Amino acid sequence: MKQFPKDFLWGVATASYQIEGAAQEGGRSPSIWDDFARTPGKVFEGHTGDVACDHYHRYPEDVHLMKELGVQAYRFSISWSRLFPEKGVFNQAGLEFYKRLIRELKARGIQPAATIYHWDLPSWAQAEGGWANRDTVLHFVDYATTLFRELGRDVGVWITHNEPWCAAFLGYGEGVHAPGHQDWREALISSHHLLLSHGLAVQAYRDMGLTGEIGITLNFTPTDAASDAPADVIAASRWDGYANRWFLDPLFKGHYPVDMIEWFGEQFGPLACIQPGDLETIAVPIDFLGVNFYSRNISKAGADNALLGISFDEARGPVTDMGWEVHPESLYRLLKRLEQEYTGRLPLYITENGAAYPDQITGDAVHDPERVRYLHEHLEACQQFVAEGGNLKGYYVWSFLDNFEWAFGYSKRFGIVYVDYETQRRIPKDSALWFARTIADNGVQPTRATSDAPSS
Ligand code: PNW
Repeated sequence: MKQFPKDFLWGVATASYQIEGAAQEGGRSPSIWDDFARTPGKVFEGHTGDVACDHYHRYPEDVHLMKELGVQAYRFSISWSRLFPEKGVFNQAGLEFYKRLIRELKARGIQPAATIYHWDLPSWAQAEGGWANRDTVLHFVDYATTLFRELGRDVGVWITHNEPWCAAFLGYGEGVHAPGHQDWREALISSHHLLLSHGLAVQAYRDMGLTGEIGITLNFTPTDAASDAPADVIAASRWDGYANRWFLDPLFKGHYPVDMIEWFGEQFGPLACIQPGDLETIAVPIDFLGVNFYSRNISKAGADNALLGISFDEARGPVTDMGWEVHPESLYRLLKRLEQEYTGRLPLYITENGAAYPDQITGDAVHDPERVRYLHEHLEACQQFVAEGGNLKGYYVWSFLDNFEWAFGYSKRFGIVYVDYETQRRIPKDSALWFARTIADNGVQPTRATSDAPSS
């Protein structure tokens, strides 16, 4: 058994648009994901989050199930348009849902960790340009300040943003996420505004004298060069600059990476959105870094990716249902690199890690041996990092429930709990039972132990 420290925190994660449903209840107004999902051709088979896992109504049952699994912390996100359905208009009913959820969690001894923004920008804010408009930064800070004031005594862990890389580059550049724009200039401006809003929200939190922890969650896609050839190594460095350093450097070093400023500058001109003082704000000290890790990629010379002027190689090992290579060693190396180059002794949390696989249902059981194996191998990577003195304080599985997987709709299942979308029945998969054992043991179980796991 590979043990974790006594105070290691075991959690599960979700996000509002992916699980809540009740899209038109409690005074909620549309977000960019409602609009995007309704745009033909954007989401698999026209799926929407209208009902999703109906968590808005079933949260007591869901929290109960977390408790049964022994989960110690729950990372969820808050729907901005539930709280502010119109610009400047606060909706008490929206807040009440999160108060009920938090009360339920606390009653069962589960620690809430709230993400303020997990991509569901209110449509009213997008109508004014969304993250490409600097005004959105101020709206976000108002929204965050309201949350701190109303929930700050009950929620001890705050995550300003989930994966600003996805929000900016997939949403405004590639256009595969809401709002579906394909304008790289806009995407770069959005990335800056997302970071700026993070810094201002952290400052607002400090100014209020609250004593919880506040940080940000980034997604990391480490890359390896396809070969030692200099052109492949350069390609890998450019990917790294785009996917990882573009966010890490301003947060921890107070400046954007010089190579990327040059690269983007040649294509789009200087980034006039960066105003004096912005970078100091972005680099304001935080209490932890949230790390989302799924996979690596392999970069090589080429031009398949026009923005970066690079190409990618095929995976060199098994892939998940997303086509993402299973490569736990990259997680270990990522944690080491973060510690050495950016975070030092700052606490790290894995705020997402997990895998999509098509599940095998037999009667009342859902067997997902590949997911068990994936989680097992990644937890071993975490354990190795911790055993060598790394300051990793906890791990949240993505995801608690099968849910709306963005552009893939309900066709990809990431949950450790199966959701039957016809009946809304929840069935813990083998991976959930395995995770419960892991929490109870506070250590990694060998994969083969799943067969002796308790049967629900
Ligand atoms: C994350 N990529 O999204 C999100 O935080 C979750 O909401 C999501 O369900 C989960 O990972 C699984 O996809 C990502 O293209 C989406 O590299 C795309 C990428 C990374 C993360």
